[in-house]
Amino acid sequence: MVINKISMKTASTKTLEKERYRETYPGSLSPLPFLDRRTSDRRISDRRTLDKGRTKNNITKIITIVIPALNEENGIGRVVREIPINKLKELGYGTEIMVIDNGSTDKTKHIAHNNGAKVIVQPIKGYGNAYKAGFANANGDIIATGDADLTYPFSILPELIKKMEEEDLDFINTNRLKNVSTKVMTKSHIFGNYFLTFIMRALFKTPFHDSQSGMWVFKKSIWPKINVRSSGMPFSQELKIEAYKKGFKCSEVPIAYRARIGDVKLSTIKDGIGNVLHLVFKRIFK
Ligand SMILES: Nc1nc2c(ncn2[C@@H]2O[C@H](COP(=O)(O)OP(=O)(O)OP(=O)(O)O)[C@@H](O)[C@H]2O)c(=O)[nH]1
Ligand SMILES: [Mg+2]
Repeated sequence: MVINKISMKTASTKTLEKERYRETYPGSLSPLPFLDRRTSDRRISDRRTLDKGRTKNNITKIITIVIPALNEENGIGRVVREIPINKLKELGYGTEIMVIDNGSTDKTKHIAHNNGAKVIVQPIKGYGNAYKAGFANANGDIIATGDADLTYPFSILPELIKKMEEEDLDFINTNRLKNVSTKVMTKSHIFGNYFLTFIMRALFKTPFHDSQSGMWVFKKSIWPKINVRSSGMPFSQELKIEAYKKGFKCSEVPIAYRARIGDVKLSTIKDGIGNVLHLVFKRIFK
C-alpha cells in the first residue's frame, strides 16, 4: 500500500515537472532534452550506485548539489572537492554533484567531470535556465546550490542539513551580508545587494536579509509547487519570494563569503537594473 502511494506521488510530481517544463520551453517534448547520451548513461549508473549506498551505508536520503558554471575553470575543481561528502554520509546522506554548463568555452566541463561531478549541458543560456535544468535532473530529496567561483563555503552543508532536520525547515537561504567586507565584495556590489534586499523586503514582506545569495538548501518537493519564471539572474530572488509566499517554512543562516576566483559573469548595472525591474513587475502583475 505504502509503496503504491509513493510511486503515485512520484509519478504525479514527474508529470507536473514535465508540464512545467513544456510551459517554460514550448515545443520541447521532454524535460530532459539536453542530457547527452553519455551523461544520461552515467546518471543511471549513478542512481544505482546511490541506491546501493542507501542499503550498504545506512544512507537514507540523497542531497543533490547543483552548481551553475560559465567559464569557471579556475574555481570549479576546488568547489567540487570542497563538498564534504564523508560528513554528509555520516548524517545519512548520499551526495550527487551536478554542474550545469551552458556555453563555457574553457575547460569547466572537463574539470568538473574529472572531479566526479555529473555535467549537464543546458543549451539555453542563462543562470536561471541552468538551475531549471539542474533541478529537473536532480535525484536528491534535498537540493543545495552555490556558485562555481569558490565564494560559497560548501563545507557548512552538514550544519545546514542538521538545522533543516531539527527545525523541519523547507527552505534555507544563506546571508553573505552579515559579515561582508570589501576584501570579498566590491563596495558597489555590497551597496547593490543591500539595495535589492531592501526593495524585495519592502515589496514582498520577505524576511530574508540577502536577496541575492546564491546558496540555498531546500526540500526538492517544494520545487514543483512554486512558480519561478526567471531565466536569468532574477532567478535567485524569485525563488526566495516564491518559497516564502507559498507558505514554506523558511530560515536564513549567515555564512563566511569569500572573494571570487575567475572573471565575474554578472553585469553590475545591467543585472542590477534587471533585478529591480523584475521585482517591480512581479509585484504588479502577480
Ligand atoms: N550555466 C551558467 N552559469 C552561469 C551563467 N551566468 C552565471 N553563471 C554561473 O552562476 C554563478 C553566479 O555568477 P557570478 O558571476 O558568480 O555572479 P555573482 O555571484 O552574482 O557575482 P560575484 O559575487 O562577483 O561572484 C557562477 O558560478 C557562474 O559561473 C549562465 O548563463 N549559465
Ligand atoms: Mg559568484
